[in-house]
Amino acid sequence: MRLDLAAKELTLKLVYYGPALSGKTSNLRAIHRLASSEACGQLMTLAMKNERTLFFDMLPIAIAVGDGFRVRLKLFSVPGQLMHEATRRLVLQAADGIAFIADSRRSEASTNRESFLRLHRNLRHNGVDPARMPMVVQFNKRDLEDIRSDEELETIGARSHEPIYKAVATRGHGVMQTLHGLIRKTWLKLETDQHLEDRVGINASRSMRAIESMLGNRPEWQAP
Ligand SMILES: Nc1nc2c(ncn2[C@@H]2O[C@H](COP(=O)(O)OP(=O)(O)OP(=O)(O)O)[C@@H](O)[C@H]2O)c(=O)[nH]1
Ligand SMILES: [Mg+2]
Repeated sequence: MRLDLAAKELTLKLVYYGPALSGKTSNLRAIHRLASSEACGQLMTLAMKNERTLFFDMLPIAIAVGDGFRVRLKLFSVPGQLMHEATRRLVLQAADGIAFIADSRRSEASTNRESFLRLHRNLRHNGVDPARMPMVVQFNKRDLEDIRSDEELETIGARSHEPIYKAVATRGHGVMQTLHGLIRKTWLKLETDQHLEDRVGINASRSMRAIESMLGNRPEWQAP
């Protein structure tokens, strides 16, 4: 979080994390396509020829939230391939919130779990308590065969600390719901820790409404 009172700007860093090929870059592409062009900047990607993320992707979003304040969201995705662990730690630094993108296929269950454990380890390595990090989980690729059922996801959701979202990122389904959930959780923690409303006068509920209306929430983008 960076608060620049002179410029009346609050900057939040949100990181899309998860195993290789789970759809992190696809989420950012969909957000870039679906969010208001007034709010969204250029999507920066640094990938190999085969589209695998090499370092990170970054999508900047800027939203006026009233009283002259602007919220800047910087959405990052990490590279999922195993060899990029050091890069993931680097991208995770100073993250305010994390969306964990899992692959819904049964065959990917252990890969998801391993990546989730490594995320916790990487946060601790960076001196961050994972339990205090605002986090949401997205089960992506709901259009594929042999995926974990809705009932299974409900059971996982009931047991976990993180809210669960379902998505087909390539079609943009569920992507905005995931982002809204992540922003809401991140803001809640920020409000508790920083007392933005009392200290700086940024009204939480009005800001969330401004952000959500700028990012949009049309019925055709509904979760699968
Ligand atoms: N069928 C289906 N394919 C998807 C979905 N989301 C992503 N993909 C495909 O999965 C592949 C990987 O997607 P990416 O978004 O590049 O995955 P990533 O997580 O950024 O991968 P890394 O950068 O290597 O970590 C691409 O071929 C996407 O088109 C989905 O919801 N359904
Ligand atoms: Mg990628």
